Amino acid sequence: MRFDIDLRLYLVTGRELLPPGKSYEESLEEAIKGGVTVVQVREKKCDTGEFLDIAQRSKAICDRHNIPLIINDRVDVALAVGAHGVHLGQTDMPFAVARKLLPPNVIIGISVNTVEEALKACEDGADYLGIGAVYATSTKDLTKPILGPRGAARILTALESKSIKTVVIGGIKRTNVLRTLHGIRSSGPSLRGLDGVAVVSDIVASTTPFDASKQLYNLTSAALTSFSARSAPTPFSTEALLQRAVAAFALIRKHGPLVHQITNTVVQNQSANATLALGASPIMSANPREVEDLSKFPGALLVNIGTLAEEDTAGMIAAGFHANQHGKPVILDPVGVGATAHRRQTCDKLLNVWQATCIKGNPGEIGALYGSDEVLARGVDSVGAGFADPASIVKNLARREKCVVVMTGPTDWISDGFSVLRIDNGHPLLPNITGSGCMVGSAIACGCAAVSASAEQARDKDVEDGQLVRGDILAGIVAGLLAITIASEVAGGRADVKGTGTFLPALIDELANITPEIIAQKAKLNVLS
Ligand code: 3NM
Ligand code: MG
Repeated sequence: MRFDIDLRLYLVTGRELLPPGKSYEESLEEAIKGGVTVVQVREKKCDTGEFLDIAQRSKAICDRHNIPLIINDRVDVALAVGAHGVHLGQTDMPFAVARKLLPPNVIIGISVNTVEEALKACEDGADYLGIGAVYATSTKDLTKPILGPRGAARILTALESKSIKTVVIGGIKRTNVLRTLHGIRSSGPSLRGLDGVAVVSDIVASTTPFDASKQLYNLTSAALTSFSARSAPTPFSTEALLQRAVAAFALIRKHGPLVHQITNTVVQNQSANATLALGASPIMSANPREVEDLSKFPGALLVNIGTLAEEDTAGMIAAGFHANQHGKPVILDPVGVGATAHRRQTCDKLLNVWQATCIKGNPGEIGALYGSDEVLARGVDSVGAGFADPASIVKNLARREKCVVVMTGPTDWISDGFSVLRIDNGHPLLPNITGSGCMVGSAIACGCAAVSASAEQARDKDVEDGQLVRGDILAGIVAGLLAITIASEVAGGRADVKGTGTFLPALIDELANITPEIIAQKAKLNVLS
C-alpha cells in the first residue's frame, strides 16, 4: 500500500491569513515543528508561476522535516515539485483523469460534502477524504451546506465497511477539536472515527503557530488513541453498576458540585431546591455574558429547552460550547421537542455546536429526536402506549448522538450505546406534578457533576488524555435517577401526603433525607445487556 501518511494534523495553507510580521516560511516551519503531520498547499488566487514558487518553497521546508506535501487542485504543480499527493475538490479535475496523469505512488484526496460523494470517491479509489465543512468558516466561501459534526458522522456511518482514511475540515480549532473528534464517529458497530483534522486559520492566523499546532496535535493524538483503546467496553452486572451508582451518589454530598442550569421558568424554583436537597449547588443563568466563567467551576451544565425564549438560545449555545471546552458534562432536556418545528431546529442547532453527555426525555421527546412517530408528543407530554422496543430506541439514539440516552416513564430506559438498563422505581404521583421530568434532569445533572468533579480533582492536568468528559458518567446518571425516583416513593408513601400539593415539598424533603444505603436497598435497577 502506498498510503503511509499520518493525517492527524493536516495543515492547509492560507497565506492571506498570516498575521502582520509573520512570513509564510516562518509560519509553516513553526507549525511543522509544533506537530503538523501533513501540509497541503492551497492557493486560490495566484498565477501558475507564483503557485509553483510557493509549492517549491513549501516542499523544501517539508522535506527538511520529513513531512509529506500535498498540492490542492493542480496536478501539474504536484508533478513539477514531486509532491506526495494532490487534493481535488468536486469541481476540480475528475479523479480518473488525475489518476492517469500521476505516478501510482502519488496519493489523491477528495473533498466530499455528502454520503453520495464519499461513496463515489471510495469507488474511484481515492486515498483519503476531506469531509467538510463541519462548522462555519470565513476562510473559504462555502458553496455547500455546513454538515455539523452529526452530518459528518452520517458520512462516516455510510463508510462503515470501507477502509478509506478521513479528515474533516471547516472551522476546527483548539477550542472545539476534542468535541469534533468525539462527535464524528460512525454510529455502526465499527464506531470508526476520523484519522485527523484539517485546519487553516487556527494555525495560520496565529502569531504563535508552534503553540497552536502543538496543542492541536496533542489533543488530536490523545483523543484518537483513547477512542481506539475504548472500542470494546467490558460488560458489567446489575450489582456492579448499582455499586458504582451508590458510590456516585455519595460523591454529590462529598463535592457539593456546582450545577449550572438553564431551565424553563415553570420549574426554576423547584429544580434549584431539588438540587440543593441532593447536596449540590444550583446556579440558574442563561446570560451569555457569564456562561464562560461558570464553565470553569467543576460540576455540570443542564440545558432544558422548556418555555424556550428567543433570548435564551445564545446562552444555551455558548454555555454548552464552554462546558465542552472545560470537560464538563452537558445534560440536554429537550422539553417538548416534538411539539414545534422551532424546538426541533433549536435542538439540532445545539447538538451541532456542542456534544451532549446525556440526553434525557420522555418517550415523545426521545421519539422526536430519533425521528420516529411511534410515540407522539402533545405539547410537552407523550401520547400513547410507548415504544414496542424501547431498548433499541435508546441504544440507537445513544450511538447516533455519542452520549447516554435516558427515556423516562414508569420504566426508565437508559443506554450508553453499548449496554441497556432499566429502572423501575418511582411513585405514581411523580408524573402528576408539573416539572417532575425537569427535576429528574436536575438530579441527573447532580450525579454527573459529582462524578466529573471528583475525576477532575484526581487527574493530572498536565497529561492530555483526549477525554471530553471524565468520571463514571453512567453511574452518575443512574445515581441521579435512582435518588429522585426512590425519594418519590418514600414521599408518596408518607401519611401526611394527601395529593400533589403536599407531595412536592415532601419530595424535596425526602431528596434531602436519602442516603447511599436507602438507594442500595430500594433500587429496582436491571442491566439488560
Ligand atoms: N475547505 P478554517 S472548508 C479549505 O468544506 C477549506 O471543503 C473546506 O478553514 C471544505 O480551518 C475550508 O480556517 C476552510 O476554518 C477551512
Ligand atoms: Mg479545489
